[in-house]
Amino acid sequence: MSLSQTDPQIADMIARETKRQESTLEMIASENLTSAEVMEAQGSVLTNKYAEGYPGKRYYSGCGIYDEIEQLAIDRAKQLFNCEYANVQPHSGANANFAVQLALFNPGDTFAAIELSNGGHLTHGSPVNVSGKWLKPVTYTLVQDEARSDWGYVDFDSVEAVLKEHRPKVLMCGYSAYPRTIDFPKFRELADKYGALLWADVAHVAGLIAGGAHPACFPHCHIVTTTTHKTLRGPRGGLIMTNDEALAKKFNSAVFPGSQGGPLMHVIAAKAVAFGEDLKPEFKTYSAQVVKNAKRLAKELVDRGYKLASRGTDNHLVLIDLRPTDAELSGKVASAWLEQVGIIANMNSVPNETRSPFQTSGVRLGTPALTTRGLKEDDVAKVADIIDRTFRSKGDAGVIAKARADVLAMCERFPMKH
Ligand code: DSN
Repeated sequence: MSLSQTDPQIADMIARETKRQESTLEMIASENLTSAEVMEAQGSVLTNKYAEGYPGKRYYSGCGIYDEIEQLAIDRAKQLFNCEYANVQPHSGANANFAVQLALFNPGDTFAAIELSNGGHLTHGSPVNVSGKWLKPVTYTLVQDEARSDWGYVDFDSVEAVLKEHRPKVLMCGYSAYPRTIDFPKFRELADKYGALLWADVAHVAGLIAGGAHPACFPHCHIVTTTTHKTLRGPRGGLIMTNDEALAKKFNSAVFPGSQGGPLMHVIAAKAVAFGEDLKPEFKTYSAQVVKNAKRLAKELVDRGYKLASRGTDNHLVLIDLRPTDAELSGKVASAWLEQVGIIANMNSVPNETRSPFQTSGVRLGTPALTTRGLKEDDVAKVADIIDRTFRSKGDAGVIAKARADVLAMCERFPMKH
């Protein structure tokens, strides 16, 4: 029996969502389109089993094949990032980060990170997250002075100042809305100078690192966390890595039994499949194309008068500050217009934000999923033109309808493979 016979309601929702994905251009910088093989592993009988523990040390019988699967996922992750230890069990990036915090900190301990409004993440010390409720985040900033050529880049003077003043246990780098290369060696130099461990949450750029389109995080970082579903193009999940045996042991205990129960072995198998794909030469080509596409997107938008955070990009994303081109247009309205034309993006706070997080003055755009569909620079230039027309439309139905038709034509030219 198929799902459409046993549960037509859910089958219909899946069919409609499939159609939605096929007929829209996915430009949320943290999303991607995973392969049929990853989904095959994730949709397998591997979901049936409890496997608490780690390979060779399980609390349940019948885990022999699960040991092989998890070990292969670990080995591939280590090869991909060139590190010694990997924990592939975190259910998500937030779970990975929580486990690292559980392993490293006592309540009230201090760590340095960037604020959410400057491109950080909820799990990096936001007051609404456990990392901000139980720990004491101290924050560094981006370069604020627009007269400087490095406006919008990480301000290493502020990193040093915060390390010097607070002597935190840990210095965090890695961001959710930062369009520039992360200078891991520079962060490490400062971490060493002030006796902090360096922790990079590379969730956004992990695939670029794995594919050689962003400088490597190892050997510079003591700790690296990531999701597996963004630029890595795997199933939704998290990953923790280190070169330090003592830290690796602490992280294993913090994941299980510290904060999670049974691992999602079907997801771990899908992670192994994705890491296998990421180790292939084609993935290097893909990662390089993601960056080329983002750079072209940035150029086309700048040529049309848009202000971008840090004036451009080195990675997979651009962050538009809409205020100079249209003071009335919020990120919320702009992303709603984009959704009407079939371009899926998210509203995002920008540096020196003047609106609430529920309105924002920015829109974040990314190229990972477009690149998976096969778009190249000239195609992305056409997408930039559609975005521009949409933002200037003032919501005009005729302009939106024409842009929608152009997006549909592009979706037909670049079908999703699934
Ligand atoms: N929600 C992700 C993003 O969009 O960047 C981060 O976890």
